[in-house]
Amino acid sequence: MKIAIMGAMPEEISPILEKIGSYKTISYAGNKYYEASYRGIDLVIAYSKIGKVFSTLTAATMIEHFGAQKLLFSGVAGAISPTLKVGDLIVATKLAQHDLDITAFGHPFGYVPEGAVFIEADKQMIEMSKEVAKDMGKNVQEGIIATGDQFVANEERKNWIGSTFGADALEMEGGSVAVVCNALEVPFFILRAISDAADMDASFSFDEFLQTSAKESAEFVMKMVDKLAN
Ligand code: 3QA
Repeated sequence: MKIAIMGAMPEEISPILEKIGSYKTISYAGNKYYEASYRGIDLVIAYSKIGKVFSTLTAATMIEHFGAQKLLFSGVAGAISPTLKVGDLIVATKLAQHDLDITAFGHPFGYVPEGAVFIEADKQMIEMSKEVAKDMGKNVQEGIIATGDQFVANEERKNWIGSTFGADALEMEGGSVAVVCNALEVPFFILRAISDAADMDASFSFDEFLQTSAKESAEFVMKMVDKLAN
């Protein structure tokens, strides 16, 4: 069994690499990929760089080049739902691209022909995350995540994304990773810890909480990997 663990930024995967301790570094397609054997399973770990395009490339590479059979994403997100505070964890039930817009042709936001507005994450791993949350004594919310190539730091834009997609959190990679995994039939799990509220203070909050929130998410994802290894 080979499992991919990806993030977008170095801070999102460094706690994972630290925990694993020893790994092999492979440079490929403009990124570094880290391979390790962990509790009897093979891992490939990478950060993609920010946004939908880079995350698409990395997810596809992890599957097609490195042979990953499951993919877990760990990172931070901006909160839309007022019930999500900095440090809280959200598991994506389904994901959409909030910046995909051919509405001029009468299509809904997030839709292109032969695509779908929402892509659902793997139900088995979502179930498993409930057990992990219980084991860890952590409160984890499930919700819809909206993805786009924008760092949202604007109440109006955030509320629009919330009402248009019913989204609870937003970020810049989950929706594209979902497209790749769905097309290649690889079960995927997207976890995010809140770093900011996507409002006018977002950049400051992000800078302050990136590391701690990324670590929260990484710790949870590693517990997921532990369960998958059993
Ligand atoms: C934003 C990161 C990108 O990978 C998406 C964080 C947290 N809050 C968000 C928000 N809007 C959109 N996405 C997010 N991640 C990187 S920009 C800062 C880069 O700093 C999730 C996310 N409000 C680099 C230093 O110059």
